[in-house]
Amino acid sequence: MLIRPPSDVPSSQITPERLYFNRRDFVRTAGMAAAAALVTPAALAACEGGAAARAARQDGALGKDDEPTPYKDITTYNNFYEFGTGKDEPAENAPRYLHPRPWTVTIDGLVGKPGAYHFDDLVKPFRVESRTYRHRCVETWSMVIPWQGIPLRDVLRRAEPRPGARFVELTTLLDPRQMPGQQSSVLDWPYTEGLRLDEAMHPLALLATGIYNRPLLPQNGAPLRLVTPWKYGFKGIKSIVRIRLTDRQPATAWNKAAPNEYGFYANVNPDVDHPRWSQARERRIGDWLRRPTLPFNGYAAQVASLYAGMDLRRNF
Ligand SMILES: Nc1nc2c(c(=O)[nH]1)N[C@H]1C(S)=C(S)[C@@H](COP(=O)(O)O)O[C@H]1N2
Ligand SMILES: [Mo]
Repeated sequence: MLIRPPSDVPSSQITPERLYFNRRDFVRTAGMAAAAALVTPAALAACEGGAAARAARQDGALGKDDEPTPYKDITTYNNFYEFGTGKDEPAENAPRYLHPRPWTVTIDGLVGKPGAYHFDDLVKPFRVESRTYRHRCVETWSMVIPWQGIPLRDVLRRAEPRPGARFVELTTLLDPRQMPGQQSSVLDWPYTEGLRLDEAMHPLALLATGIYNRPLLPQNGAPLRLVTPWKYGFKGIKSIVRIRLTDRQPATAWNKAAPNEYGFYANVNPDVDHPRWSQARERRIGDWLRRPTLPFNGYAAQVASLYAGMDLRRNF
């Protein structure tokens, strides 16, 4: 079994999922999950969003009013240009076209143990963790998402980074039949992202495999996507097929598309406006009022030291 409820969350703390799902969603997702044989009935019946959010609040990672965003919103309001540029298009198209099984992830570059893994074999050796993170997107909307996944650093360590490795490049599937948006040149396909190796090794960085204890839906980046909660959503590269360690800063899809708007770091800086909009405030999905954007999306205590001494206005 791949996706399981975290063993450290007592069942007494598990929030009933009827708070979050309507029947049609449930039937559709349950059918998918059963077909993939990934989730037990117990996992489906349980949603630890509330418990994970409470734990995250105790860590100081989330605030009092950071309530988990309903599953429906997380899975119907998306950015995934491989399936169209509209926010509703990924939910419409990705389930129709993308086949997240079988799926192969290649780990190569400056590593002692390169390899190509079936998704299930890649994930199997690691404990699937549940973490609730504030999820930000470049257009300055945000959500609070109970993710499940494996720490990126565990995967990288197993591949044994070589001394010269300084960056990690991640690549999305390139297949215009499964990703019809790739038939247009709105971005330079395949979509790529990059992190400095120390960012990638930060314990907050997660390779996500699930949301609300269900396998990731195609529109959210099935079967495997990155979550770096202190950065803009666009660092959250979806449907990853390759993880490559390099000695040079890799190109990123958004930096190539609009270098003056999107730098390599993509750290949220409320004091520096995006050329086309202010980043000082953000709208939580479901809220009417905007709220102030927090430096490093609220994770400054954990990550600011990664950028000590850097000019964050130049390195945006
Ligand atoms: N492959 C790929 N990954 C992607 C994108 C994309 O277009 N293609 N969009 C990014 C952007 S801009 C955002 S805001 C997040 C959105 O993630 P979500 O739809 O799960 O909220 O995915 C990111 N990852
Ligand atoms: Mo975004």
